[in-house]
Amino acid sequence: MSYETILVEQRDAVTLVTLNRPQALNALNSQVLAELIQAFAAYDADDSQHCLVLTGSEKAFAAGADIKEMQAQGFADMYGSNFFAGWERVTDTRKPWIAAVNGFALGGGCEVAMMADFIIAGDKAKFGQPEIKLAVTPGMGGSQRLAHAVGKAKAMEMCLTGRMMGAEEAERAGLVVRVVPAESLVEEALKTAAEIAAMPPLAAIAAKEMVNAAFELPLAQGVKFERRLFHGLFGTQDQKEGMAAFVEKRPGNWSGK
Ligand code: CO8
Repeated sequence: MSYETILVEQRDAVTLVTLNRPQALNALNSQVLAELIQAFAAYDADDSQHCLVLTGSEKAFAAGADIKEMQAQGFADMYGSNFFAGWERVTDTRKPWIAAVNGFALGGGCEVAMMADFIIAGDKAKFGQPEIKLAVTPGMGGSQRLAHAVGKAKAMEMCLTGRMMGAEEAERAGLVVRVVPAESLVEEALKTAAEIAAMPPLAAIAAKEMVNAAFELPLAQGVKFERRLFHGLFGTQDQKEGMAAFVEKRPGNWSGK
């Protein structure tokens, strides 16, 4: 498959997707979205791939939705075309994926990073929802996911002032899982992705589904959902293999069945 705005490569069982519009600081336009939808769907469908890393450049993960593409649009255009609703197809990805963020992750860029299962940040990363300065607001889930990640106070301040949050603060606030030197970000993210890719694949999908359920369901229902998935994994060959491998003191050999 050929792409113009992203680069896609496979490193063993890990897919690396790099946003590649350097002239626009990786601003997310409709073409980027269409290509990401394809790349994520191909990843989800490829039995040889078990984790994905999405990254940008050292200067910018993505500096937002493409302002030049949105500038002339009216309400009827946006509402009629359900502009950018396609991002839901990226968040529907069943297998795990990580955002590796260097530089600016602003507006839609911050929102896409927050769609990932978790974020690893380079030490110069800057997160922000500056849409208010353009007389709009987050529109791809930013107000909701930021509030879940960092709490109301910081989310509200960031959405109302457009202030950027640096990597260290983002780690303290729970927005990112860890901060690494900018120059080793992609390698570090690929290492973590390789660790995830080496896990039994069905258990990885189940773990992702149940953690995500914590953001959708009341506690008692979430615990029930978890238990059903846990019970279900006892129907897999990999559960037999995993427990036998433990008892026989050897590594597990996963079939994904
Ligand atoms: N869209 C389009 N082009 C962009 C964007 C963007 N978001 N960001 C940067 N660019 C372009 C610039 O226009 C410039 O292009 P040119 O050379 O042709 O003038 C090039 O990238 C380089 O940018 P700068 O010269 O501005 O670089 P600086 O290093 O001086 O500044 C900044 C970097 C601070 C990141 C600055 O570029 C900036 O403030 N960018 C905009 C950030 C922003 O406001 N992002 C939010 C956008 S709105 C949004 O994301 C809404 C999401 C919800 C949509 C939901 C729809 C349903």
